[in-house]
Amino acid sequence: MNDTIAAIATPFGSGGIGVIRISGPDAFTIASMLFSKTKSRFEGLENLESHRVRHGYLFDGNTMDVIDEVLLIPMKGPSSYTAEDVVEIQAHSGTFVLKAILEAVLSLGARLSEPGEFTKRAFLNQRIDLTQAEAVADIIMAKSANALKFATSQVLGTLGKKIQELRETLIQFLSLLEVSIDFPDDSAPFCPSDKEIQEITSVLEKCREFIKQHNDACFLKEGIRVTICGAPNVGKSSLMNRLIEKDRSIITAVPGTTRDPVEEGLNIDGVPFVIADTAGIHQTDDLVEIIGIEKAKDHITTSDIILYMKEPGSAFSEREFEKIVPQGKKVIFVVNKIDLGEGNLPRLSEKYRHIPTVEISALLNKGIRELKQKILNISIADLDMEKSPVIPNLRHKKALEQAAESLEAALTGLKNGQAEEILAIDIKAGIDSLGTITGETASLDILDTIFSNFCIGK
Ligand SMILES: Nc1nc2c(ncn2[C@@H]2O[C@H](COP(=O)(O)OP(=O)(O)O)[C@@H](O)[C@H]2O)c(=O)[nH]1
Ligand SMILES: [Mg+2]
Repeated sequence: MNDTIAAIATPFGSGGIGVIRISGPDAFTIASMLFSKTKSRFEGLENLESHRVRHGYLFDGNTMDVIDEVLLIPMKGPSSYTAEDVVEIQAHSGTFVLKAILEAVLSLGARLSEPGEFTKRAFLNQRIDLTQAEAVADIIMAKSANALKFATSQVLGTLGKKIQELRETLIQFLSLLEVSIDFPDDSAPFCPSDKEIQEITSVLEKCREFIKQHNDACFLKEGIRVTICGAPNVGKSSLMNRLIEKDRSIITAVPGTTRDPVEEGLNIDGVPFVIADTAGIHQTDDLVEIIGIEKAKDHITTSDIILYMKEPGSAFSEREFEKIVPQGKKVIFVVNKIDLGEGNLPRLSEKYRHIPTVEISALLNKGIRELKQKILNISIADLDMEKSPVIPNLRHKKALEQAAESLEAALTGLKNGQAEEILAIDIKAGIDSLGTITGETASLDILDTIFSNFCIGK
């Protein structure tokens, strides 16, 4: 961390502005050796005032030719992204010009940064915790408005702060335990008060709550799963292609065309979905179809929403419906091929009248927008965005599960009068698991995995 790193921080290719970022002890010196207010000849700067944008020209240090007209933004540490001295050079964005500037910077002793190294430095300099660093990657990767909202909230450190509070509680408890272990003669036998036990219990409950929040909301990142199912030839593949607006599934008049489930991403008003088209479910002897039908059933079980499809002329049967759609699943009844005439349309039975119904013609692209709106409505109906602003990611969830396991063991131990040394081990394990979330106790492997997923320049 004693060296100075540099990278192109904006995407590769032509654009309005491209940014070169330099961070480290020599950032200011390097910048002042290349930047001049005048373009006719190089005129070094005495000092670079921090947090003040300067207009000027970037010179090639060898030839002393102007490379580009630029804006220079010097930021003295610790008031910078990495908490080190940082200089950002805004130039025109072109592969060649940015590379030329980067090379000029590197030739003065800076090193090309590794992926995520700027953010890693911000973490190692304790400007942000690990959850905030990860959220930076989430912001860059966000594929929907809601995913972005959660990532932004996490960058502000909300999750990290809450985890840190839980950790503090455990650390206090551990220190009481350790006093009692270290000075067995001086103190009475360790006997936690009800209040202390209550505190550990509430840390455990909080961990469980976070795990639940992850489970409830992870589909916002990964996509809400929607499966189209129904008898062969009702138009499942035709609907799939209409929903994703692409010819993805093969459509034929031959029943049993779709065998392997076909999956595609779809974004409805900023909410990501993964739509699956499956093999038509019916009795068959065809081995490939049978496997396809099994896969369709798997998809239905793991799906968040089912589009149960029927066509005119085939009546709704409770028995068939119950065989295909698991109880309690969110489901939309889709009646296709309404272009064939209004008569003979299947209707839901009294028992299932509450299920939302949409009539469409996949062939004529009718009713598709209404169906999308219904899918959106039932998927976010019981999700309270305002109530859960922090969503742990999968890595956090695993750490929370480990912490919860240790705390359960500790609480059982407390009830059964377990030896203090063993209790201390469980509590310590809980503290360490929580610490991997914020980065306090994260191993180098974890750090490397997280930061290597970043792009260079971030
Ligand atoms: N008239 C009419 N035919 C349709 C409609 N949707 C699909 N089809 C036809 O029904 C047949 C089966 O369609 P397909 O999408 O392959 O059904 P799948 O077996 O359920 O996937 C094809 O010949 C489609 O052209 C529709 O809305 N109206
Ligand atoms: Mg099909």
